[in-house]
Amino acid sequence: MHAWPASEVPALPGKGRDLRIHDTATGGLVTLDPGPVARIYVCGITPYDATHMGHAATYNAFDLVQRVWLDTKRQVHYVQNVTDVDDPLLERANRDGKDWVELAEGETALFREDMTALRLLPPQHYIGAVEAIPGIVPLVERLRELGAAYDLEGDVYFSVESDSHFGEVSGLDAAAMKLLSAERGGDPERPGKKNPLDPMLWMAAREGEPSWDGGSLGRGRPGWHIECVAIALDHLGMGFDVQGGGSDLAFPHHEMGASHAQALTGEYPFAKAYVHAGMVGLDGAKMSKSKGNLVFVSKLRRAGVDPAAIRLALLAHHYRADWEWTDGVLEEAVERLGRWRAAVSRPDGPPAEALVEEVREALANDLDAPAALAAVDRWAARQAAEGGTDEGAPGVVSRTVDALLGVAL
Ligand code: 5CA
Ligand code: ZN
Repeated sequence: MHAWPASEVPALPGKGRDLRIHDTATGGLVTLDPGPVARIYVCGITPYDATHMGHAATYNAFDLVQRVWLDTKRQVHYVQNVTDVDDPLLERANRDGKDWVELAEGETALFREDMTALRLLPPQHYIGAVEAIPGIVPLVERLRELGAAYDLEGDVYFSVESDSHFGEVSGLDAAAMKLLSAERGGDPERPGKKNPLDPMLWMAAREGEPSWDGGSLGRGRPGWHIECVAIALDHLGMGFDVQGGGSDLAFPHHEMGASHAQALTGEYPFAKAYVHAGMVGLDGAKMSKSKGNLVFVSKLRRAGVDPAAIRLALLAHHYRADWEWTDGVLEEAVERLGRWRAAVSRPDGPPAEALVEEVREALANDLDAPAALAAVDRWAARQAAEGGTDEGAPGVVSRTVDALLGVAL
């Protein structure tokens, strides 16, 4: 699949700091030490509805990771998937009497537009589950050969016991895992499984559902976790730097993915850090396509809201916090954008060298975007109150905000 166009990232004077970030697996901050090419996999959308603020907040967090790395003069190798065949997509297409392929293509196109408008950097490889199937089948066959997978009435399951590190990503106990598994696409109650937590790798063709040639697996379609594993291993290999997504993906998705990959390769770890963004809610509930309590990026854009203001609204919250979207959040961001634009529109201003370092330090410290915004606020307030004579300053501030926060002033 094609991704979306990249916005230019200006180079800043000097060099950024190495990123310290919260890793779900260790439960603390880790200082990442990527090579000259940092490798990141971020789970993509299941395209059955438009991009809401929760999605946008999560992708914004991983965009900041990349901007911090780029500022350390590294290259970034970024991979993202699109779950363009899965139960929720097929269910929505059925409910609305739509063709599932058209639904997925339409929503993916809208997602690209939203990402472009928000100036979120595109992945170098943007891969759909359907196009990944030829790579998924041999992995499931291999897991079977290794004894890490077994058949159940034509479906193929992964045996969680085949990975000695199973459980290390989420750190949850078996009871909590079972609850979450039932909530998040698993089938812990299905009779005949070796362990209730075992996830499906390959689902045999069902009446009225799309299916593909699975070689020795028979016709069917892939399970959810193996999709991301196949794409990540194909494009990044084992031991990549960051596996990212919202906190609802820590278990089962990232736990199972890590175990699939570790069982397949005998290597450890799948990713060096598992990074999870908080959940954005509306009216007291997690914003979710299945609940329908959504604020869409595209709807705000159509209503004439500046995408830079939407981005500032996301940045005003720490990525690990759970927070609520309200009209007030957006109003505050619109107002901040106005203040910042006025401040950089003047030919000179207070010195800005310290500001560059403050924004760098804030982001390198577990992506503390609210602290970065506060630093820019202080410069803008000084500019408004007393101005300054530093001729390069407004340009330096603009470029800093553009390069590190992705906001065009
Ligand atoms: N296709 C899978 C990942 S392989 C999937 O989870 N798709 S999704 O469309 O449901 O979610 C896409 C991303 O947005 C995931 O990282 C998910 O954790 C995140 N996300 C979903 N809802 C919210 C929310 N309310 N707040 C923050 N992030 C969210
Ligand atoms: Zn995924």
